[in-house]
Amino acid sequence: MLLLVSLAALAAAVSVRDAAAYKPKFRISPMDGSKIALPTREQLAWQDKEIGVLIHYEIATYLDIDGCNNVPDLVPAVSLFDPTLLNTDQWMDSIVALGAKYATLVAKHNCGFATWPSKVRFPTRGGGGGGGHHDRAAGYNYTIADSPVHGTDLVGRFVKSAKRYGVGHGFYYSVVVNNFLNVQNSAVRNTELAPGQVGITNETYNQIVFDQLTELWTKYGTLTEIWFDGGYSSAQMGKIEDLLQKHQSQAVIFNGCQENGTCVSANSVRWIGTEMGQAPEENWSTGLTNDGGDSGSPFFCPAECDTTLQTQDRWFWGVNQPLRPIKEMIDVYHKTVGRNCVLELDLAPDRSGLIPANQAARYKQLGDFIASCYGKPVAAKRSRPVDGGAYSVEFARPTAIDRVSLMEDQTDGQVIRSYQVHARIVDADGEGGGGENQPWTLVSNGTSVGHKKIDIFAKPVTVTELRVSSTFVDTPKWRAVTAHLCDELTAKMVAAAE
Ligand SMILES: *[C@@H]1O[C@H](CO)[C@@H](O)[C@H](O)[C@H]1NC(C)=O
Ligand SMILES: *[C@@H]1O[C@H](CO)[C@@H](O)[C@H](O)[C@H]1NC(C)=O
Ligand SMILES: *[C@@H]1O[C@H](CO)[C@@H](O)[C@H](O)[C@H]1NC(C)=O
Ligand SMILES: *[C@@H]1O[C@H](CO)[C@@H](O)[C@H](O)[C@H]1NC(C)=O
Ligand SMILES: CC(=O)N[C@H]1CO[C@H](CO)[C@@H](O)[C@@H]1O
Repeated sequence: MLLLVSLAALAAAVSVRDAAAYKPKFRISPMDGSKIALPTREQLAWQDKEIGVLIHYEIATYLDIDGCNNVPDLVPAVSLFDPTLLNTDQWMDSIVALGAKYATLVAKHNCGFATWPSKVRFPTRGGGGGGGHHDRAAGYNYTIADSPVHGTDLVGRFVKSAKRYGVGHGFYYSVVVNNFLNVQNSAVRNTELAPGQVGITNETYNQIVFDQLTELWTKYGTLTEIWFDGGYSSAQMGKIEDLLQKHQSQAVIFNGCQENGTCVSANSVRWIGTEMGQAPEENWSTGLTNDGGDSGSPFFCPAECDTTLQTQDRWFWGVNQPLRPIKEMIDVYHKTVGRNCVLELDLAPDRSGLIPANQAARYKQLGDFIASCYGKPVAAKRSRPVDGGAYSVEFARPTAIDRVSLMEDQTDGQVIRSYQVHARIVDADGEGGGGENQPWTLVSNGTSVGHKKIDIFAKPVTVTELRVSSTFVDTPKWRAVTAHLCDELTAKMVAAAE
């Protein structure tokens, strides 16, 4: 799926217009004078969603390879796209069962096939070898309207289903690669045209991109997320920024910033730097690099962790491609959502146009685990912030727990720099008092909290009270500190799956 191309590598020498009037918003710490990056409402709302899906379904679903990446001459025959059971409501059943709150659909991947009936027209020219340079007007004739299921607008159907199910929707449209138009790295290659390719100029290519983005951004409602796989060239950046501000300024933009601080939107989010579904243990909501970020950065730009349900980093549905076991997917949840990273899980409808039963079952299993383990915390007698940025959870009686979930209110920025969770531990019978004289034991600690941090203990402990202390650059506002006990649930689910 992803083009593991660094944004800097795409930067062409010329810039059509100076992009990025955008300046980061921050305030100054009253405690140490450091910069505290401020989020937008949209970024916080997006982090609250915690889980989304990235849907890979288009002509590449009908190939044996995982998309047209790195095969620049391949333009799969449009007749391949022939789903017989296409049902986007059925996709939503899995999305809802997983607990995902938004879905980003690949509207055009690297083959160039558009899953909506694009009406964009453009001048063509004979390719490298022959045909001369006579420009002719042509339609973008590599879309669903040219396929056996012409008359269907897949993008439109998806949007309708998402609305019906109360799921946010967005689009992935690669501006960097388009085999149909002989484009790699945002530039038209100077090569002989391969079968199925159409010859155009670089200027025409960028115009097609802007016209197709305009179609997607004006005809399908308000978008939750827009995905730029591999970013965009500096020649495309300024116009993309303008179009976004004009049509979809509220959308969260994946790869919206470059490392040097040039951003196409204030609502940018960053890539975590791996497709394994794993954020670093320490992962800040701030920073522009494709990793755990930087607590001192003036840019609030939280991370997204995209990963697959199929093994081997397979994004499009693969024949007999095994799925990752539930044990591994539970681990993915903890290493993404539990590390302040929004989890975006791949959804790969098969060649009939449906989510296969084994995948649907796995999404539901994972969703059931999350709801059972984290839906309702272990009951506490009293749970409240206390002086000095600390937080206290008291239990009515000795209570077994095996993990804590911490959430910071980031409205005025992410301010906690480290935390320690101490517990008054008693043995399982409640011996050892648990009263005022019971000593405190460190049960977990870390650095970044952000939207959410989940710490799982090596084994359950029986406690009467928890106390979370922290270091910070301004007095923290805790959103929640909850305790959970899920060791048996986890063991049961893993055993049932074996
Ligand atoms: C950042 O990089 C982009 C290209 O990658 C360039 O267009 C822009 O001018 C750079 N901005 C700064 C502030 O250096
Ligand atoms: C698509 O349009 C191009 C340019 O007009 C043309 O050469 C090509 O034959 C068309 N393809 C199909 C499948 O009709
Ligand atoms: C498009 O631009 C690139 C450089 O950015 C150049 O190498 C290529 O030859 C151009 N393509 C055409 C068809 O002119
Ligand atoms: C957590 O506590 C251990 C033991 O005191 C300490 O070695 C470690 O540095 C702490 N880690 C963090 C991130 O504070
Ligand atoms: C503990 C940990 O994984 N820390 C990482 C957080 O992210 C920064 C930036 O990538 C890394 O330098 C740290 O190693």
